[in-house]
Order: sequence, then structure tokens, then C-alpha cells
Amino acid sequence: MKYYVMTLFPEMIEEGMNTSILGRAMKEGLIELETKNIRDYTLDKHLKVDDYPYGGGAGMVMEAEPVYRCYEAICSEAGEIPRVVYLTPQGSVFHQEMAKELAAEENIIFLCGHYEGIDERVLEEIVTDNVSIGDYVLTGGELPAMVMMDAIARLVPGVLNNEDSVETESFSEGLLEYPQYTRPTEILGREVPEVLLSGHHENIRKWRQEQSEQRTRDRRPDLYKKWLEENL
Ligand code: 6GU
Repeated sequence: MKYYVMTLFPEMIEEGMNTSILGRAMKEGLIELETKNIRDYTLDKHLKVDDYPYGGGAGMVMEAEPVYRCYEAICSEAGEIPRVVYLTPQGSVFHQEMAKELAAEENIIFLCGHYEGIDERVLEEIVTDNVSIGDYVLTGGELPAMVMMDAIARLVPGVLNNEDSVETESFSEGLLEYPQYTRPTEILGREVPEVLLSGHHENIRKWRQEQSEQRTRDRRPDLYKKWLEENL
């Protein structure tokens, strides 16, 4: 799977993605990333990519032309017309099911805006998915694009070193994870729950399931309600 990111800050994306699990996945060729600097596609001799908003108001608006020329270059390179995800607080809020759906795509283009946004006409022309990562305002789409790429990449087979961790996760789907412990058996005056030391796999499974349910009910009553409805 290949991600293309259209941005004015390609180094921000590259720096963020070249580390940790995703960095390894890219070295192993499991996922590919290509950032495109929108500024490289302007025809303006001063490399300008933004202008004042028609109708007035604060801030600058990213021009349609460099964004569209950048998009066309990516489509030619990809040999298809990929989905274009525009990162915007006005989009649908990103969730796990969306990550699953996007993990099946061959190519995805992420379009990162800045300033007061992008000329609406190019958005109408190219954007297939408007996506937000939550109800708060960020300065640009780069961090949201990285959040989405992380969530999608970990669903690509081979990206997680732990073979069954995606599997386990979907087993208890809709619930929060149970608590984890490692050595020593006692620290800060607190013991590891007895059952985890028992070697009794069925009891351990039951305990973890109960912990997941309790935790979801206490911390995310919204998710718990949904889980109950789906598991009646
Ligand atoms: Cl996708 N973009 C910006 N600028 N702010 C956000 C967001 C996206 N999602 C939440 N806040």
C-alpha cells in the first residue's frame, strides 16, 4: 500500500514517519510513503501558494492551481485515480472501521491544508473523503494525516511484529483492552493479580474479558452502550 501526502511541510511528515514501527514497515517495503511539496507545483515565480480570500476576512487561502497540479502528478505516477482524504475539522470523525476500509486501498492521497483552508473549487474536484480526527482545532492537516497513516498501516499484514495482536484485538472488538503486568510480581506495594500467575488459561481469559467490560463501562460509557447493543 502506498501513501501520498500533499503538504507544504513534507519534512514534518517524513521525520514523523521514519521512526518506530512505521519506519521499519517502510524499510521492509510493507508500506510506501511519498510526500509531495505543493509549493513545487506552483507556476508563480515567487513560489507563492496562497492568496487573500474573496469577500475579505482574516488569513490566507491556499490556491487551487498548485494543489490540482500536484494531484495530477500523483495520479500519473500511481497509474490510477486514488481516493483523496482531505484532513479538515469539518470532516467525519475518524474511527477504526474507517481505518479498516482504507487499509484495503492500493494508494491513498492525503491532502493537508494550512492557513484558513484551500480554495473550495479544487476540493470539489478531487476530494473523496473529508476526515477530522476529533473535535478540536489544529494548525494543519499533517498530524491528522500521520495519525490516520499509523492507524491504517498497523492493519496491513506484517506491519506489527506480534502476529496475533490485531487478531486478539478484533476478538474483544468494541471494548477497551484489559490491564497488563510484567515482572516483578510486587512493586510499589502492589501485587500482580493472582489469576495471571495461576497458569489457568480459561480463568485468565475470563478475568481479562471482565476487566475489559468493567473498564469500558467506567471510562467509555458511550462505547459500552454500543457494545451491549451489538452483543445482546
Ligand atoms: Cl483533520 N485538521 C485540523 N486542522 N484540525 C483538526 C483536524 C484536522 N481534526 C481535528 N482537528
